[in-house]
Amino acid sequence: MTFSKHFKDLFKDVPEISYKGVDSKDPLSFRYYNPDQKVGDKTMAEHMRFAICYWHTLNWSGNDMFGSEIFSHPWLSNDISDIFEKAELKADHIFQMAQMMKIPFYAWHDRDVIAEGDTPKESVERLVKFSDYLLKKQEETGVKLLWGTANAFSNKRYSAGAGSNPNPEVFAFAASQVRTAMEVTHKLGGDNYVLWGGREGYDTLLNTNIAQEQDQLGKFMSLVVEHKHKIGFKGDILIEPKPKEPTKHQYDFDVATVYGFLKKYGLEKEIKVNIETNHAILAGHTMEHEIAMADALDIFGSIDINAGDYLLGWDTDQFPTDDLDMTKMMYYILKAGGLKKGGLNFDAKLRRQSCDVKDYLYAHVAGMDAGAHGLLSAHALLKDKVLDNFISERYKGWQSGFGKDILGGKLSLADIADKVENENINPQPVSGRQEMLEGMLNRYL
Ligand code: XUL
Ligand code: CO
Repeated sequence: MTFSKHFKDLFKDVPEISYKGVDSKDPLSFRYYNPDQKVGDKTMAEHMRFAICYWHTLNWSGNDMFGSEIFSHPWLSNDISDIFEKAELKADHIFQMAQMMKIPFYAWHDRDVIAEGDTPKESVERLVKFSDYLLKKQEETGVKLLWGTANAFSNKRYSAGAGSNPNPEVFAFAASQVRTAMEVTHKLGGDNYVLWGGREGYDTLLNTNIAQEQDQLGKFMSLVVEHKHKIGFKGDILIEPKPKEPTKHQYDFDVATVYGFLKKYGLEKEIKVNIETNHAILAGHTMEHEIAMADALDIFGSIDINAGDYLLGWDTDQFPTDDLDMTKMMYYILKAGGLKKGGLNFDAKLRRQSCDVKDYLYAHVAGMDAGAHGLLSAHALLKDKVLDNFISERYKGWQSGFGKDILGGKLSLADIADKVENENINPQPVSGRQEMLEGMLNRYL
């Protein structure tokens, strides 16, 4: 399959993608996503803040470990030699797709937007110059930047990491990329700046000094935060946890690990997390666990929305189309107070056999609709306080009397023990009613 034609030609027969209601059988229509519909005090568009990403959508050629490219996008071919012409073509397509699917945000890595130059200076100049074109497209279409990031993992210089590299020159090279990517994000009015530790981790301890690498990463993040304040960027800085792949042990394993790291380097008030579904699964967690944990630790920022395969141990980055999973995700997002500067970024790629350009539309529409269905179900569940009431009842012993005194620090370990022994306290198990609650959740789908 070749996409050598522009999407605007390939999509010319696609009618407007719009909300058609729950009975619609048209896969290019929304059954639930109705951007202006109010859900509680916000519209659906305000709740969801969907974003389309450059990398999986336009940069990936469809290759995998065993197979070559499938998607022959014109900007991936050598037929166009002018770097800026390629970059413009790519930008035109991402904005076109965002508009067609009513996706209000987009996201990029520096190298997705425009190819790296021959020198660090040339790379910086290219991105800075091209950002004027992105700004023009943003103004023309109204599509906004959810976040920018730097790709500090693909080039071979980063094979032993970026900030955690044994060579300070690699750390410095990454600093050059991050400075520019963050400044361009700021110029484009981006709401967040993301750092995914692409190769910040290790494969064998035989050649690795963990303490040294952690200190380097702590320094890197502190410098990023300092620069953010220096340039007056008001967006959030987000770290994206992932437990493994490409390295065997990624340092940003999961939300709790990232929090420990932030705490150690005094950054817990400065940096939040961008949580990705497939990364949560690889860490042995559910997505809702990661969101609830980030909320509990007060570092919830944004979401990379996708789905993993529970039978495979790698990052499949599938489109999220499971309504129950989306309901659970949206429930904990609502519990965390909703997405503020964050959004739902489709960090998702087509399956290799979905090789028709229209599959991009089917995939995003299915994902957005599952998300919107999840929002409606989660909102109703929250409004009826089904889980909240059960949970408050379950923990009510801590709100008064003995429980309150323990938490309030009024009693020593010996005081507590004495009370148990003197008053013959002998607690009996109380049902956690898991199956009943699972059944209740299903009633809200
Ligand atoms: C990799 C991943 C990245 C980040 C941005 O697994 O999720 O695409 O989201 O670097
Ligand atoms: Co991601």
